[in-house]
Formats: sequence, C-alpha cells, structure tokens
Amino acid sequence: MSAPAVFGNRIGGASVPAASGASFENRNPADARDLIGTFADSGAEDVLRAVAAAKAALPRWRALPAPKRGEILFRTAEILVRRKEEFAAAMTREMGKVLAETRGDVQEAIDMTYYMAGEGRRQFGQTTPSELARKFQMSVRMPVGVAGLVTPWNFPMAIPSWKMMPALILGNTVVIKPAPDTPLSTVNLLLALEEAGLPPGVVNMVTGGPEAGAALVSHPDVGVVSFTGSTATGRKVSEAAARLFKHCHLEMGGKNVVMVMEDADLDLAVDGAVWGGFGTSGQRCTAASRVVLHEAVAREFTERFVARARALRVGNGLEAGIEMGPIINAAQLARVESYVAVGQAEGATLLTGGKRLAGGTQAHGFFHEPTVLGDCTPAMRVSREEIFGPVVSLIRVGSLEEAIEVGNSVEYGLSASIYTRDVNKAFRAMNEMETGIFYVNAPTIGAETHLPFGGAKNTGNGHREACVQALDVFSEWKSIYIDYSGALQRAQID
Ligand code: UN1
Repeated sequence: MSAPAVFGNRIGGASVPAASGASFENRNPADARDLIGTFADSGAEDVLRAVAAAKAALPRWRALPAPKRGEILFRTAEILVRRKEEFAAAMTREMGKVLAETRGDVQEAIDMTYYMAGEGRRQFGQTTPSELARKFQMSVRMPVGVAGLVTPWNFPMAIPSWKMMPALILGNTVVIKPAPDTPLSTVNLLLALEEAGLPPGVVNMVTGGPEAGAALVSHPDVGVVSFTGSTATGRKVSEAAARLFKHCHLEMGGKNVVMVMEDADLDLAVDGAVWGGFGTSGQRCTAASRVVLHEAVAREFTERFVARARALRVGNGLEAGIEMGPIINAAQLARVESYVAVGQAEGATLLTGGKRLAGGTQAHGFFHEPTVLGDCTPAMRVSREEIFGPVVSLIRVGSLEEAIEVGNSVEYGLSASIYTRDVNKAFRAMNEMETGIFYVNAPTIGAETHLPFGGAKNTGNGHREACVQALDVFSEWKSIYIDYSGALQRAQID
C-alpha cells in the first residue's frame, strides 16, 4: 500500500485546495484501512473558480483547429495505453472491481479518446442545394461553451472520457466533478491529458459531494450539463438545467433483462447471466439484474446458474483468481442487503447468497455474496427497482410474448438480451424491446464506444453518449447561407 496523498482541485492547470480548506478521504472498498488519499471537499466557491477558468480558456481552445485538438486527444490515448496497467491498478484500489475489469475501463477510455481524436478531422455537417440561384449553404457544428460533467463511480475513467472527449474535440472547455468514491481515476485521466499538451484551464476538476455538483449544474456560465447517476439525482439535474435552458444529457437507472428461451444454448446463457449479473459486482447501469426464463428450461438453468454464482471467488480485486470485488461503500452494501430482505418479504426464494461477507481478508471491506432470488414475479420491487449490486432476480414465463412483456414492464429502458437459436424470436425481441441497447446471445453488458450508448424511458432524456451521437450533446448546429448573386434574393418569395 503506497502512502496516502493529498489531492487538490485542478483549476486553470494548478492544484488548489478547497476554498473552505475541507477535504474528504478516499478509501479502498476492499480494505477500508487503506487510505488512498484526501481530496478537496468543494463547495460553490470552488465551482465558481473552476467555471471561471474554463470560461477563460474557451476562446483559445475553440480557436485551435479541430484536427489540432484531435492530435492532443490522440497523444492522450497513447499515454493511456502506456500507463494502462498503472491506472487500472489505481482504479481497482479505489473502486474495487477486479483488475481485468479496470483494465477494460481504461481500455474503454482509450477507445473513446482515439475515436474522438478522429472526429477532429470529421465533425461532418451538410452541404445542400439552395432553392435560389448563386446561393450556397451548409451546416457546421459549434461548441456550446463550458461543459459541466458529473460522473459516477462505477466506470471511473471510461465515463469521464465518454463525456470529456466529445466535449473537447468540439472546442468546449470542461469542469468535471467525479464521484467522491473514485476521484483518483479522473486525476489520472487529467494527468494523461496534461502530459499530452492540453492547455491549462481547458479541463478543470472539482472534487466533492452534492453541494459541488448542484453548484456546477446550475451555474449560468455552464452551457451543457452531462450527468450519469441515479434517476432521483438526474431529475434534480434536469430541473436545474431547464431553468437556464442548458443542454442537458442524462444517463440514469436500468433494470436490464436477459431472456432465456426454450431453445437457448444453456451453457452460453448461464455464462452470459453470470457475467452480466455479477460482473462489476452488479454495479453497472447495464447489469443483468433480471433473468426471464422460459419454463421449459427454468429448472435446469436455475440449477446451473445458482451453482456458478455460489462458486464465484469474491475478494480483493487486485488478487489473482478473484472474480468479483467488493461493493463500493457501506451505504451501498446496506442497500443491497435491504433489497435481499425486501425480496424475501415479497415472497422471493433466496437460492444462494444473501449475506455480507466479513470473515478473514474480507473483514475490512464491503463484500456481499453473489445472490440469486428465485420465484420472483414482475410486480416485486426486486424485479422493478435498480439494486446496483450482485443480486439477480429470476422470473418464469411461458412464451416469448410473455418474456417481452415482462422485459418491458419496468420504468427503465437501457439494455436487454435474448438467448435463442431461433432467428425469428431474436428479431421479434430485437424489434419489440423498448431499450436503447439490445443483444442476441450475449449478456446485457459490453457496449462498445462506436455505437450510441443510452436508454429509453426513464433511463435517459433522449440523448446518447459515445459514437457520433455524443457530438450532438456538446454542440450547436449553425446553418450558413452564402449568397453570391450580388442581388437581394428572397427565400420563399422569389
Ligand atoms: C455503465 O454501467 O454505466 O456496456 C456503463 C457496458 C460498459 C459500460 C457500462 N461498456 O456494460
């Protein structure tokens, strides 16, 4: 364990303590004795300074040609590649998920950074004929201004990159407030950007809790807000942004479903449900927290799935052989436990798991057993509400139609998947599921950076991250008409 460090906010290229002098601790969720560092506990005053720095950096950054901005992003990606192992280990220490997954998280940031570096030479608009002679017209993107980013702890480098890289390539400047559980990975992302030559003030970071977040999303000089987190907080962000007509992108809850049909390859479906349900300890927006089973395969699937869940090795994600890490913090662990109790009180059967793990090396961390709840009905809270932990609810159905109906019966619409060998069933489900992401013969997790990411219904507010769609969040369109006739030409009149 390396010595704890002291981290300030990053404002105008300098490390600055909180105006109040306050700080908070970042501890390892696998072993809370391990203090990673202290971080500035920011308030409204710190946000004012950070937004002022971002605003001051804006004219020069947006004047830099986009391909040049792209070169900085490209170099950033190269640095992330070089430091991947170091940043992944730091991330496991602060977030808990196993090394293979934190490597994946850094890789997702690398992918997004390369992708958006390429957008430095694209950002395509339209050219189109005019209805008038000797008149030329085209559309171009322009930056919104200062982007305020509020990011979660479950993908501590990937999600900041999803928001930051499109914002930057378009010429916006940034203030980011990472989740207080995982600020170090944002610090590391900023290190890479700065080493790559990002000018001071273009990306600023304030660390802290809800006070800093609220100040950021309601600041009048922040033109675009992008938030990933809970639906309850998302609603507040949306309301604050709406008052000032800001662009607002929200990515919120999920209650994703794996549907296992009677003709499924059960080995594949069990593998997928284990990875989708217990990967990242179930702490993904895309986690497979419901498995809908056709009654013809329900018994066999359940037996195999429960055996696999029971056999998962839970522990410190830095140790070899560990398959599932801790829960992020004590509050989240208590929430997971309470849902297990709620499920049983509602009539679900606890098939395995259900308890926190506190023996041996797990004594100082926030560990919970992989948990499977059987005999769930669609109406139960454990079948409808996002738990964000290693708890999977099993629901039996009699047909594809019923699977789709149950799958769609929740308020969220992020990700869904079907296991079947029947192309007709696969296409019907693909067409009818009300989700932004859909998989065939794969679990609900594993989105790549070059397709749009986001959800329907109460998961989102109509926007998408990643791919070119992310550019829409962080830009305004400008339509340009150039009349070279030398005469007044009147559209719709002449
Ligand atoms: C999230 O859970 O918030 O598709 C993001 C996936 C990952 C991203 C998850 N690529 O599961």
